[in-house]
Amino acid sequence: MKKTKKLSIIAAASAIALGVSTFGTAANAADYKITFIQGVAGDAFYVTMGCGVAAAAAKDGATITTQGGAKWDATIQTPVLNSVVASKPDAILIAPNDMTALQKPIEAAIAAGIKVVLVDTTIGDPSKAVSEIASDNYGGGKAAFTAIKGLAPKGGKVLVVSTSPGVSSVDARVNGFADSANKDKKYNYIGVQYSNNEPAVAQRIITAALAKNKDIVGVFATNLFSAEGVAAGIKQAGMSGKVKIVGFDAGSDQVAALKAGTVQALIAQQPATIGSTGVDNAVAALKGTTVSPHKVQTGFTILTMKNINTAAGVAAQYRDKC
Ligand code: T6T
Repeated sequence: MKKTKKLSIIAAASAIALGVSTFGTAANAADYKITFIQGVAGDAFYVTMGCGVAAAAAKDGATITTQGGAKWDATIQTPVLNSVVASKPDAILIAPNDMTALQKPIEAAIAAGIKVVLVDTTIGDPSKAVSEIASDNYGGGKAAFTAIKGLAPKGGKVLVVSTSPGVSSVDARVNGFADSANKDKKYNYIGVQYSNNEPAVAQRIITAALAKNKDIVGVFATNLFSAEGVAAGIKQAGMSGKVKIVGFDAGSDQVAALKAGTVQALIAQQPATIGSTGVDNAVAALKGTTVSPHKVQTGFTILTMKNINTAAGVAAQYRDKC
């Protein structure tokens, strides 16, 4: 499967709904075929991760094909993975949509001789994968509670809006937040509700929650789409700035909400680093190296109005294209 050929960087097609795009390299003699399976298409987090993937591929000597389902849904991602396995790439980078449902399909890919690197999310037993690269999601959830404490120091009711249970990244964020909130007697953690990664559902959740609990002081939205919907709901309720919002991720919509004063803090991950490390580790494994450490944790930047326009603040924001 390893071939020697020269390719310049090309984008053959955009990675929308099950779409495919290809990046290549002229820099390196080896040309490994790697497929990057996003958690979902059209998410600036994975677009930014793809920028890191493309940069590392150019350096390491790999051609990248990108795939992503139209929705965050294991029943959509599984057939995408199966068809990628049938195309026999040398390696796959994948953000599994569910810790349990993707276990066997990923094991089947590994059994077929494909090196698998888990990026962003993971599975119940990741031991056969080359490596796992993700943010410190539990720590990020704790940091979100610390941010809410700073914004609403008198305490009160706090709520979490997440995507779906069974997703390693957001589950860890919920747990980090809940563990911190439950230890602090000034705050009443009223639980987590799930938006299925749909901003419209997140908006309905926050609207109903505010109708029931007029005294909510803070909301932690665990990802880009939850934060988008929560911000829209709080704005519509005329509660911007009164109910504090801390969101994970830093897509353009979220940054706009921060600048408008609807959202008070964003926890920006380092998706490009996750992607570039993923390719580096895949290529190392293809060259016969045992990747160590198996688990790589990347950091984050907390964005507020204080740093959003600084060089570091701008660099931490996600991209809509590379
Ligand atoms: O927050 C990221 C990612 O880390 C998570 O696993 C799913 O949602 C995002 O892609 C943002 O939409």
